[in-house]
Amino acid sequence: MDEWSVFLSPYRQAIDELKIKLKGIRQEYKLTNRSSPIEFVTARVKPVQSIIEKASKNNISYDELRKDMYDIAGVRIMCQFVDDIMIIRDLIDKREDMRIIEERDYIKHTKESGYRSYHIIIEYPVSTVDGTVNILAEIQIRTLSMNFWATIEHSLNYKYKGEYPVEIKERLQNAADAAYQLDQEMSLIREEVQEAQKFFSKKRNI
Ligand code: 0O2
Ligand code: 0O2
Repeated sequence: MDEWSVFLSPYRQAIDELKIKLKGIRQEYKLTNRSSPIEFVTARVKPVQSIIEKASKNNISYDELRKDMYDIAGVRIMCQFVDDIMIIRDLIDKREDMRIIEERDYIKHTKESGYRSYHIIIEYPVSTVDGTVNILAEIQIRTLSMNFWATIEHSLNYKYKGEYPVEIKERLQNAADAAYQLDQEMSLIREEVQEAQKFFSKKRNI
């Protein structure tokens, strides 16, 4: 194995474990016929090229990566309603197998781009044959609507490198407003929607 594969191995282990644990929370809610605040979970290890580019941009040396680059392991949790976000945050905070070390609330403080999400940096112990390695991981929590916007904006950003033509920039702003409106509207009928979902999942289980 090359040096990068060895370096990244605990991060891969961590995202696999975190995915299983977070999907487990969803299952627990479903089994007890309660609405799950987690809709689905995705995760990735940052590609080596992106690690190198970010390290060079932020002046982080190879030896400092483990302590200074917190998003080499990245987990994303999607939920249906804005109120689910803090429920998930608190579930993570209560756990004994991970420790929150930083939080960034881009929902209260929407980014200039229009980006909204709740970011948590955790410290997570990974057991290896050489002992425990404490790694940092970033968990992004967002609604389906926030995720839709961020996914589209991320692809466009890749193409335009942040230098959007005026029309695209305006449309993205409008789309961010629409995504915000959608979250607001859905919040107003949250209980109604959750009752309906519980009813259908009960019927399916029978
Ligand atoms: P299940 O059975 O759907 O729960 P990997 O590439 O292997 O590291 P992963 O997790 O396999 O990662 O793939 P990915 O692309 O990150 O997607 C993670 C999970 O999210 C997948 O479920 C997708 O089905 C689910 N997913 C992605 N987009 C959506 C969506 O818009 N709505 C819903 N409801 N689910 C979505 P799994 O992991 O296959 O398991
Ligand atoms: P990936 O893996 O491609 O998603 P920086 O990256 O230096 O600007 P910082 O301080 O590392 O920012 O962390 P921050 O801003 O808390 O979170 C960065 C991550 O949040 C990004 O990861 C995105 O996933 C997401 N994000 C932040 N702002 C935006 C935005 O305006 N639009 C979209 N679509 N996503 C955003 P990366 O680095 O893009 O990596």
